[in-house]
Amino acid sequence: MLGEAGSGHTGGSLSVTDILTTLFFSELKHDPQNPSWQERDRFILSKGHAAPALYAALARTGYFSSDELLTIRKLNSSLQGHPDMNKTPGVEMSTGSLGQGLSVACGMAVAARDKSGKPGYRVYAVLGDGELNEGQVWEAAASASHYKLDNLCAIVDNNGLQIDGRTQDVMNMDSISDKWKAFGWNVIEADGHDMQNLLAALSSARNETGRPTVIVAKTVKGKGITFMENKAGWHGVAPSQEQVCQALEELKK
Ligand SMILES: Cc1ncc(C[n+]2csc(CCOP(=O)(O)OP(=O)(O)O)c2C)c(N)n1
Repeated sequence: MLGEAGSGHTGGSLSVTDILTTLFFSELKHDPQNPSWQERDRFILSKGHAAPALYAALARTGYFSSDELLTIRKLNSSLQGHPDMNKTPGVEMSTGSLGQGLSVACGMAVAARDKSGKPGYRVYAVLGDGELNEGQVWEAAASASHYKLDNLCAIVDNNGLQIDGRTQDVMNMDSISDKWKAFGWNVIEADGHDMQNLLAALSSARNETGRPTVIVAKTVKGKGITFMENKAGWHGVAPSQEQVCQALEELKK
């Protein structure tokens, strides 16, 4: 996709792919044939630059044809460089400006409650660890526990890198888990590339009552492609045609 477009965010799309695959194929209550089904679970990709991974999940689950994936970032395509809720079926919220997704997720989680206070659907939001630098994330975190949003699950794609280097060097947020705990959240640590582990974490989040859950998922930026793994330089760079061939060969193994 990005090789064809000649631009876009490769590293953070690959780190979040296993998380999105687990969500879209096994966790979310959704109907790709009816994207606006009232009772569907809501999903927000707060780290919107990882749009290619979201588009792949949406296409593979049937929201639109996989042929469209190669139109990403082209003029008039429904697949913009960052998710656009007005253009792409299955995209619940336009994102790309970091820090805002969890606030919207909180609003959706409140709206999911019927008059008895019982939630009608669940809300999931995926954030980057670099994104946690944004203050608005923590306003939303405080609000979610205040309103006891147990139908809300945040997942942090904890790949340790962001645009300019290691998250610890750019703005150290350690310990990420302790910070969420301090904000009143149920915290689960998981391996973001182990689907069984992710499924267990998501199931435990579903059973939690009275507080929201965050899954701090350890991931590798550029996962699956040897020459991209753990390299901050691959944050916002598209592979050349030669690199695409090499990457596809590696993914087949
Ligand atoms: C408000 C805002 N500031 C800056 C940016 C530019 N930006 C895009 S991605 C990124 C780094 C994000 O790091 P992280 O959340 O760790 O993403 P990942 O490593 O998972 O791709 C930045 C600073 C942005 N999109 N929005």
